[in-house]
Amino acid sequence: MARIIDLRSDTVTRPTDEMRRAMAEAEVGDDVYGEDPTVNRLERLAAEIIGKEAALFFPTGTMANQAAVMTHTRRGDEVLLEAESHIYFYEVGAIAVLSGVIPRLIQGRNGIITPEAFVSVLRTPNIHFPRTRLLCIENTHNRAGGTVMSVEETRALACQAKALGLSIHLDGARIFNAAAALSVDAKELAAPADSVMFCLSKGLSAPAGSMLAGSREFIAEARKNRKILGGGMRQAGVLAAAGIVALTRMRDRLVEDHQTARLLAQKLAGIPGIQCDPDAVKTNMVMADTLGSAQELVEAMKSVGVLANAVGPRRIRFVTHREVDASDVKDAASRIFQLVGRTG
Ligand code: TLP
Repeated sequence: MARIIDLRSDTVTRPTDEMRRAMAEAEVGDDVYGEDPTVNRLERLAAEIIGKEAALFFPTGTMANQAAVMTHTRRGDEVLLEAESHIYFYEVGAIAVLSGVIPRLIQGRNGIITPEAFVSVLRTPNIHFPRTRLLCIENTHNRAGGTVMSVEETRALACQAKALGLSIHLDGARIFNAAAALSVDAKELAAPADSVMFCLSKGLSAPAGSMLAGSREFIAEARKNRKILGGGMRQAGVLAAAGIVALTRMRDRLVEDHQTARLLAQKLAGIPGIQCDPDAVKTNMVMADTLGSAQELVEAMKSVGVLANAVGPRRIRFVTHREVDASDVKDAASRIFQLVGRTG
């Protein structure tokens, strides 16, 4: 069979040769004692790049998001989230299981909570209500199709939330994609938030790892919570070494993934029975709507070596990354074109 073109996620990217070398040579120690020099170096670097006082290395973005929620809240608190946010939609209900908080959903526009929508969920003091404590935002927004929240939009929403005494957590799994798309420093997008999570293991291609950043005090508390969650790793420097390469060498190339995504969208738009708007592509994700079952088309695509995920009954998500280039996405689209032609 022809080469498999894997567009399921940027998480499928494998470490680069430079990462593998750095991993093999990493100086390590026991990180639970704070003695892994490579983890310490990664944490300092991550804090500096994202513009926060401190940062903490986690095995996954999910654990880092959960530790953030746990650190910001206490049991019974209410957390405001965009209705399709990853923390709500894709983290197995963990905020309820682990932090005992109650989610309140706000319908966003392209994943972005507007000032009007935010105002519509506000509560007046009342004995019956939970304490609203935290607002979670997501940039880029996964289920909205890699959409981007601008610095101004982030500031405006954060300002509203701050006025009510809420903390703000930014799920910035792909914050460097957002920064690249907007041509801004990621620090500016992170500044309005009290805490920010970002992943090393997505477009940046590290094999594993995510960072949580915030004030020194917040990160000290999050370190305790990471231990509660079983995330205290030992010689984690072997992973952190790849993370350092990810942060120093891989951010600049993310724009290439955005170009490839747009090209893919243009090609998909020309396929009968598929609806896809190239102008909606802001970063490395492409959402395509199908006339029939998305899952069935995904299964059929697999048979011609094109992998993608159905993310709704009639919606397929394609994600571009370092291991697919322009010719791969053209090839993927033409295989889908032939497939659709055959199956009618
Ligand atoms: N997202 C994955 C799946 O979980 C859906 C993907 O393939 O896109 N926040 C956001 C916005 C994410 O997209 C993800 C991963 C995470 C958090 C969680 O990161 P990990 O997978 O490291 O736990």
